[in-house]
Amino acid sequence: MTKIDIISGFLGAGKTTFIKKMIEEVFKGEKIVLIENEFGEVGIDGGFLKDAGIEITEMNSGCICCSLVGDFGKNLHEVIEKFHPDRILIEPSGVGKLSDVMKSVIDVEKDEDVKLNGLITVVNALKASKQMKAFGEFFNNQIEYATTVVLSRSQKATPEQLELCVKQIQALNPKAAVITTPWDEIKGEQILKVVEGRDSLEVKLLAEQHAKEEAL
Ligand SMILES: Nc1nc2c(ncn2[C@@H]2O[C@H](COP(=O)(O)OP(=O)(O)OP(=O)(O)O)[C@@H](O)[C@H]2O)c(=O)[nH]1
Ligand SMILES: [Mg+2]
Repeated sequence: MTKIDIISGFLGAGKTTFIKKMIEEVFKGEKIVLIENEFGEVGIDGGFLKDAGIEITEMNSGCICCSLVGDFGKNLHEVIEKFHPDRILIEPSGVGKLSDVMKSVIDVEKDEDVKLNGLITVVNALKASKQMKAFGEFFNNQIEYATTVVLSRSQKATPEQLELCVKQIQALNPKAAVITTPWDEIKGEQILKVVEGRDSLEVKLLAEQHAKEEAL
């Protein structure tokens, strides 16, 4: 079975840095595919990418990194069939909704041997309040659908800043676990424990909630 973790977060929040930490510290022995997704945004060489569907950009220490453009669900199927990884890490675009990515994964769950494992959102502790106001449509959705929120740059935040940040996150999503420890002071294994402790029941509830909202 392939576990799928989604690591969302606004532009520059620290998603890639966080993923690298987790790969180095926790997922080393696993066969990992990292998917960076642009969700249908077609850039300059979009035509080329679109034809290919999947572009493999990097392969190191057992990790296959690829970008998907176009039909995300279809491409996700292809990645699973082709690589049969132990784990897929998805880094969605910073200006995408976490609920959209979640929905695609839930669709794939119906006919592939995969499990939606973690819904993680990385939030810049120094910028959260401003970004929440300015980019609420994406920013808030990313928090609302997360089971675990990981603050980045918390080592540079004042205690007041941190407290406010956690409060604002909890106002949007009272159930999410919020990790405020600076990344140099916490082991990847500890983070994974928190993520996997928010068990699949909660992921299922979020999925149902989303389905209801869709139906309205
Ligand atoms: N020291 C420190 N640096 C961080 C932290 N989070 C992010 N950074 C730095 O912030 C910059 C952006 O981080 P990325 O990991 O590329 O962010 P991202 O969310 O993947 O960015 P996009 O994919 O462009 O949206 C990098 O230079 C990181 O080194 C943190 O918690 N501590
Ligand atoms: Mg990134």
